[in-house]
Order: sequence, then structure tokens, then C-alpha cells
Amino acid sequence: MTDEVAGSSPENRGDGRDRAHYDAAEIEARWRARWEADDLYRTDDDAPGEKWYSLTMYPYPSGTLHVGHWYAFAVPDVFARRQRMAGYNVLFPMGFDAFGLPAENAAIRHGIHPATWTVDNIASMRDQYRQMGAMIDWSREVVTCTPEYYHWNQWLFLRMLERGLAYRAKAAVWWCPNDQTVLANEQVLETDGGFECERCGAAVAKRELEQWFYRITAYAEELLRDGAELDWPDRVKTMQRNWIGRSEGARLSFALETGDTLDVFTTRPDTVWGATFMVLAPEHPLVVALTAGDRQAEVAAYVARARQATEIERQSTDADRARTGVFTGGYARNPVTDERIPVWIADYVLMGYGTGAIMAVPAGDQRDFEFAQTFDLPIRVVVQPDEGPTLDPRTITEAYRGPGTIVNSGPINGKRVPEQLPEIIEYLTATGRGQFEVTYRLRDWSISRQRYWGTPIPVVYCDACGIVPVPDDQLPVLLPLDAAFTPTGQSPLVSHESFLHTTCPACGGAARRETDTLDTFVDSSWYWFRYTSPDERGKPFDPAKAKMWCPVDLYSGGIEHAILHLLYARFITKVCRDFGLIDHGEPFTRLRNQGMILSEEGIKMSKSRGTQVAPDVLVREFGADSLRLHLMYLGPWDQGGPWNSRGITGMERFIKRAFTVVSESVVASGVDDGPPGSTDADGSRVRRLTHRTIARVTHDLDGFHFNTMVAALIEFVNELMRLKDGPAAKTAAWREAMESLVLLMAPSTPHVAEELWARLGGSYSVHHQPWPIADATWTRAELIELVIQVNGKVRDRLNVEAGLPEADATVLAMASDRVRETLGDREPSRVIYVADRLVNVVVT
Ligand code: ANZ
Ligand code: ZN
Repeated sequence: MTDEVAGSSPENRGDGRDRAHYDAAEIEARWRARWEADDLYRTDDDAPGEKWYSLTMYPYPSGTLHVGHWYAFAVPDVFARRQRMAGYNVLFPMGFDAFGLPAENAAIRHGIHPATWTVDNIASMRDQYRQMGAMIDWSREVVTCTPEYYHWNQWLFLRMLERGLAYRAKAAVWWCPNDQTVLANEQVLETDGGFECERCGAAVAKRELEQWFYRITAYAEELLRDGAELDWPDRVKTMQRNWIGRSEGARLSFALETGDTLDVFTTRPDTVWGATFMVLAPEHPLVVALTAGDRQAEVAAYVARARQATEIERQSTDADRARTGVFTGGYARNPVTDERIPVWIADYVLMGYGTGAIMAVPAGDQRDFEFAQTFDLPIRVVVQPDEGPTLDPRTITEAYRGPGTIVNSGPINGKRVPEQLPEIIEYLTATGRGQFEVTYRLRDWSISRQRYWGTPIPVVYCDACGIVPVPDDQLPVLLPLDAAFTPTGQSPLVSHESFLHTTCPACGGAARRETDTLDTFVDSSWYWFRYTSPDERGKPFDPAKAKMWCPVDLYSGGIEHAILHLLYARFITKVCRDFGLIDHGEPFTRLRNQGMILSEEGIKMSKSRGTQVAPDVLVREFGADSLRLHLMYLGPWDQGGPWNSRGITGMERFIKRAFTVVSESVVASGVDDGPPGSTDADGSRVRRLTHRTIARVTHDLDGFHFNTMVAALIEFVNELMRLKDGPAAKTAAWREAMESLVLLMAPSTPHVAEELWARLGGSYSVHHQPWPIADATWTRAELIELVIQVNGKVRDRLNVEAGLPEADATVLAMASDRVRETLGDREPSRVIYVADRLVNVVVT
């Protein structure tokens, strides 16, 4: 730490210092040094208390922490601290997602080795995290680019390979013909004319290459089912559900004139009588066989063009996309009408979904409709809506997808959709046209990266034996650090001779190593298990420790990880369960997303535009405690909002007032340790204030309402400031108020709370104290006696809650039997209300 005060210790605190003055820098450095010396935040597996695992998404070691990191980490730290004070044994670890593209780019651009760049960045970020005053147990730190960690990526890969959950298959990837390498999606730039290589500017296209995959689709159904039960934001659950994209329908078979069979997946098998043509994805394997001789050139040109489009463009539901296509010259037989229907190719049909081919029903599907209009293909109406004019294929302007009655469909005419869809599927199955099928949008996870800075994939290629897994006792396959960095666009591993050439573990002959590395999402798909036993040597993690700490009770992070990371993490958890490593199937019981801190102008903070706020400067000027409070007070944590640089002075002022109130109370020896439960009016007032604040702060913290929690603390201190020079400060209740204040502040402002706790004479550390409990006697609403008069004469006395609004008081007064008797059938002319004292009903 850079701002440490040498030789300081809590015992000599105050010597020669101005005790009434709040010096954030001095206090924070001194206590942090003490905490570190004492290992205050080390988590002991065997400590008493129920376990609580609070996890925050680990950062990429980009170099410096900005306020966004603080927002993501310091605020959950407040919650974790509160859990510890509530009696839980809390694990709140920290690590770095240390492999990845930016390190490699820095290497190529600035000639720094990715390892050096990463290690240096981690060192400076660690210092910055320390400044935050977070209760991180650094002894459990996990850094994914170390062999001790990626060893287990390789081990998991091999286990998955054994079970068929890892496999190799052809996939379309971007290929730069100039650099002779595969490009990541991020390295492809879209230009007016097409796509080009970010490095050399050459025109690039997609190529089919062998890649490694993880079979996440094997868990699609389970991911969908279990996902519904999680205590996660609905938004995230919905995104995952849509990403998995379960569709029920049928697979129908169409005979081709070539003798082949063409299967399609459809959610609307009831519309097969309206299928007037078929469409294949450009990559469909039957394209070549189906294409008639005279159509080959045109088809080849279309297929080549389609390869250029990105998956995202092609998936867009924009109907405009359904206006390009090409006829193959081939025909199929509609299995129910036996009509001869043409087979086309169009890129609105995706190879990766269903079977990569569709039956086109222009009257029922908008894209098919656009396509039929563009190429003048027949349209047949097969569903009539219940209301409105009868649909006529010659005049309709769009497809109809709603409910209705089946027409023009022979044996199923008159059936209702969607109600009778199951019967229709049964009919089609019984007559041999197809069967019920469920399809998912989810694709297997492509894990190969043609990149250097990642985990080597532990397989070798042998001419005699084929693909040979590296045996466990030869793990880890080390990533060579002496790879040459020349900006040729090639992964350095391809040209690293001693890495590339090896011997086959099976036959001992010459073999080549896999030069692709694993996607960094593989690293983050199990890292939280490693925190539970970071030094485990024989396995990815110690199953007993993982069982003890996992699942994670609370996971927090940005919404940008709603799909990929969180879905991969859930998948690998289920895989680990099926390997017998753990006994649960979901990694994160609760998920909370923080909002984004925007710049003062309300736009995204960015380094390049200079709108990023550096926490270090603020820490130096105001202290970490003020910054922590400020972040909490900016707005609801799950919403984020624009940064406001003035607000932090308000937080500093609050801390100073709390500091004054507590410090002065200690100095004033008038603090009376009288019997608890003292009932004199001043004491009761203080107790009511204290316990109501405890209740509010506890409630808000537990609900992640950090901003209103800070507001409750501010109000509390303001009240105490008003009372501190009066008789209230002489009561036994005052001491309880001071202690409660410090305890309530401890999670949010850990440094100053520790200082004030010491000043109150509390035992070290405030962070080991139990959380104060609100006493219901004092949080209950105060009852007062309300005098009820009629024309100034007392008629009744009611016990009511203090602070009753006038309307309620009037209703109560008018409901009193004694008042009703007195009034008879006279109507009151007016009602006078003196809050908490009396209601006077005036009649004339
Ligand atoms: C005939 C039909 C008639 C369809 C109709 C829809 C409405 P969801 O619901 O998203 O699962 N489809 C099937 N495979 C496709 C692919 N590889 N690329 C593009 N579209 C494909 O979508 C299923 C529907 O999308 C399927 O049902 C099919 O069109 C189309 F009135 O078949 B339908
Ligand atoms: Zn071999």
C-alpha cells in the first residue's frame, strides 16, 4: 500500500493528533494496515455461523479501476459485511479473469508480453481494491492465467471429452486470406462493400474449419427448467429463456426428386397443405445435389455472398431480408397434397436452427410471404380467422399468424388452431408424414480460439492415432512464454516449434499439438469453486469445501453477462454435478445486477472521451468511506445513473458530523451508563430514534436499497446533532445510540467506524461485532392520548398513534359513542385539530 502510515498502531492513535478533526487519509491508512497485519478478513472454513457466499464478478485486469469497478465491488462489500455482522461465516473472495484479447493486443501494439502486462495490471488493481477497504480474503485470490488454474480447465476439458460433452466439428469462422488465420468476430470490420480484416484490411469471408465445441445443448431442457426457479432478476431469466429458445412443433419429411429426403422443423405442421415451396439455408448439405446444371453458377454466387453476412444480420427478423434468394432448379413433393413444389435457397433460413430447411407457407409466415411476393410464388390460405373478412390469397397484404379454423386442408378442414394442433400432429404421425419434435435455439458452445493468450487445448494430432487426449499426468500443457510476438496476425503458437512438435502419448510417434486455446468464458465458467480451495493440487477444487460453501448465495455483476457467462456457468455446474464433484445443479442462488454509472452528462463513461471518473483522486481528497457512501447514495443500485461530483462533499460532511457527535460524546463524561430500559422522556426519545433507525437500515440493507439506507443514517445523525447538547445526551440511551450508529455505519464506512468504535472503547474490531437488533418496544408506533371535545367540553379520550393525520383523527372523533350521543342529529360546523393533543368538534 502506498498511503500506509509507518509504525502506526491503534494503541498510539490520538497521540499528538487533533482528536476532534476527521482526517480520512490518516484514519483509513492506519486501520487498513492494522487489518492487513491482523488478517482480519481471512475466511476460516470452520468458523462458527451459517455459511454465506457473496460473490462479485471478477474483473478483467485492464489496468486501473474506475468508479464502475467500485460500484460493482464496494457496494456488494457493504452487503457482505452486514452478513458477517449478522452472524454468518462469510466468504467474499476476489480474483482476475486474466486471459484474453486485450493482453494480446497490448503485446502486439506495444511490445509488452501479455504475461507482463497482465501481472503488472493485477498488481496495481490489487492496490486499488485495498484502498476500497473491502473485506477481501486475498489468500484465496484466483488468477486464471496461472498454470495452477488453467491446469483444471484442461482437466475439465478431458473429462468432458471422455463423456462426449466436448467434440470437434466443422464450423464457419472468419478467415483472412492474407494473414492466413482465423479472426475473432471482434477483429472483423464491416465496411460498405463487405467485411475486412482489422489488421491488414483484406476482404474476409467465412470458412468452414474444424473447431472444438462443448455440448451445452445436452443440458438445454434442464437449463430451461431450473432457470425458472432462480431468485434472479426477471429480465435476466427472460433473456436466458429466449436464448435457449424452446419451440414445440413437428419434423415433417418431404421427398425430393433426387431421391433424397428433406426434413423440416415447423411449429405449424397444421399449415402443411399451404406449403407451396421450400427453402434451404445456403450452407445446407443438399444444395449441391439439388442444384440443376444450368443453375450452378447463380447458386454458387448466392451462397458465396451469403457467407459474408454475419449471423446477427441473418437472424434479424427484418422481413426485408427475405427478399433475396435463388431457385435451385430442384423440386420436392408436398407429403399431404403430393404437389410438385420448387426448392429455393435463401439466407433467411439459418443452417443452425431446426434442420436448416423450411416448408414455406406464405399465408402463415411473414418472411415466406415477402419471399413469395418477391419471386411470384403461389400463396394458399389454410387458416381463416374467426373475425373480419375472409382471407383471399390474391388480396392479402401480409401473413396471418393468429388463431382460426383450418381450410383448404383435406382431412383436417374445420379443425381449430391452436387448440387442435396436438391432434393434427397425431394425425400426421399416424399417417407417416412426421412426428412431434422440440427444437432449441441454443447452439453448442464453440470453445476454440485461434489465439495465444489462453489455455492450450490438451490434445495432440497424430497421423497414426488421430486425435489423442493428453494424459492427466502430463497436465498442465504449459502455454510457452517465449512465443515470438511479431504482428503477422498469426497466433504465436503456430510458429512455436517446440510447442507444436511433440510425441504422441499413444504410439510415441511424432505428433502436433493443438494450437488453438480455450475461450476465456471457459475460465469463468467454474472459477468460484476454486475460491473455496485455491491451493488444491489434485482436482479443480476440493469437493468437500465446494459442498460447504456452494452454491453462491449472492452473485452480483453487470447485466451484460445476462446470457453467455451466466449460462456457461450454469452449464458447467451441472456438468460438475454429473461428474460427482458437487451435489447441486445451480451455481448462483441469488443474482443482483448493478446499474451503470454514467458520466455527469448522462452518457457512458469512457476513457477515450475523458468522461471516466478516477476513484483514486477522490479517495485522496475525501477518503474511501466518503466515496463508498456517495456511490450508494447516487440512486438505486440496480439502476445506476449519472455521476455527480458535488454529492461526495455531502457524504464527507455526514461522516464529519457523525465523527463529531461520537467523539464529543466520548469526551463529555456526562454519558451515563444507567440502567437499560430507562423510561424518562428524553431517554425514550433517543431509544425510539435509535431503534427505528436500526430497523430502517437493516431493512434497506437486506433489500439492497443502499441509497435509502444512507438516507436513514443521515437523518439519524442530523437528529443526534440536534440532541447532543441537551439532556438527551446525558441519558443511558445516548450511549446505545452512539454504539448503534457506529455499528450501523460499519459496513458502509468501515474505516471511520473502526476509529469511532475504538474511541467509544469498544473491543477490536467493530467488524466482528454483532449487528444491532431493533427492539420492537421502541420501533412500535408511539401511542398518545387524544382528547376529544365537543364545543370545547371534553367528551372522550382515545389512545392513538402519534402523528395521526387530521382526516383520520376527525373520523375517529366522529366515531366515538360519547361524541355521537352529544351531537344527536346535529351536523358539526367545523373540526379543530391540534396534532397529538386534541380534536374539538364545533356545532352550532
Ligand atoms: C411453417 C410455418 C407456417 C412456420 C407458419 C411458421 C408459421 P420458432 O417459432 O422461432 O421456433 N423455421 C424453421 N427452421 C428455420 C430455420 N432454420 N431458419 C429460419 N426459419 C426457420 O420458428 C419456427 C418456424 O420458423 C418454423 O415454423 C419455420 O416456419 C421457421 F404459418 O414452418 B414455420
Ligand atoms: Zn500416435
